[in-house]
Amino acid sequence: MAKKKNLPLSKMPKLLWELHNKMVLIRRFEESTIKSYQQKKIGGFLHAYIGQEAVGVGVLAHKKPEDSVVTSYRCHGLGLALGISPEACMAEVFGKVTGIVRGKGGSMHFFDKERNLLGGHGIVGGQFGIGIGAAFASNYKKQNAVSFIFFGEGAVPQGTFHENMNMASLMNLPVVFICEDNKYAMGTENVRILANTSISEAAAFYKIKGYAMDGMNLSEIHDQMGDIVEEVRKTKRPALIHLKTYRYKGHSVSDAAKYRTKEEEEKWKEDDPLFKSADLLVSEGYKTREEVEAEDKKTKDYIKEIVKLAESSPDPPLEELTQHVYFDKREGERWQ
Ligand SMILES: Cc1ncc(C[n+]2csc(CCOP(=O)(O)OP(=O)(O)O)c2C)c(N)n1
Ligand SMILES: [Mg+2]
Repeated sequence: MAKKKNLPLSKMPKLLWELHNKMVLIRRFEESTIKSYQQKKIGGFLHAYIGQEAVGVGVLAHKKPEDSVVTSYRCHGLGLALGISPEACMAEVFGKVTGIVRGKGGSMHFFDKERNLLGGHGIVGGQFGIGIGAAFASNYKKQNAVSFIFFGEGAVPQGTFHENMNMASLMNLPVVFICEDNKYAMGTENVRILANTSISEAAAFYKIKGYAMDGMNLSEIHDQMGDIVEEVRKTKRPALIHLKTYRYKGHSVSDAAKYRTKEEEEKWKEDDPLFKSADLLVSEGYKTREEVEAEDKKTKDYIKEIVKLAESSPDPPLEELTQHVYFDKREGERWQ
């Protein structure tokens, strides 16, 4: 029997609207966290996902509840794309007890057991072993789950990337390696750290499939990833995806991004994934420009509300400082 072809996103108005608005939610959430950080209401580091929204939203549209996700410190966007409560995400960034990990993770360490978000990780490349471990567990328990590992191009020259690709191939682990190549690793451009910037070519050596994609186009990512994720799930063969994207802001809030030109930033902004999906909604006749803008305004107002909520939420109590650091049998039921 011939395989049923998956519908393109441009022909699914409801889903296109939902995914577009998820990208808008991430954009407005991030803009507001930057503002609160500059007002010194947020401590620690803060790395915004602005510019990369299409990657997280387009890829994770194919995540099933049993699948797992792991990423770097640039993790707010993926948390929101997964549908974690924005209130709890904002509270976490503010370090409040109402946050997704009771204010102990902060901006860099989102984690959510319910959706199998296995962390934002501060160590570059720290997520690979955890991600392939989740895929191994799925095979072992016959769960048919896929493990999504998101990482920046700055992790590609590291040994751990190659070791884990090798192991995933050797052991037939259902892993989707998603390289979010935003052109820079802190202040260093990709051409200065990679002998080969065609990152998907690394797949061939490990005898897996490699794909290169435009990371600024939601519908393209959605449509191509649908078939890839299905194949990984079915064959248990890993795949490597290279998505070219751009972070519109500095590496973290404290980076003024002096190492690149304004012209380059403007060029990438013309390619804004949010404009593209808004245009698609309008050109297909699914929404009017006014409806798109009204929804955006609603999101901005909502974000203002959740910032207020986060600000007025309590800090974690002092007695929790040493709790939940290691697994605690007495707390087992709650934290397992
Ligand atoms: C093992 C390790 N080395 C160095 C650092 C310092 N560091 C933090 S972020 C970063 C750049 C990573 O860039 P990339 O992987 O492209 O991710 P992006 O920030 O662009 O999302 C570096 C070198 C670190 N956190 N961990
Ligand atoms: Mg990068």
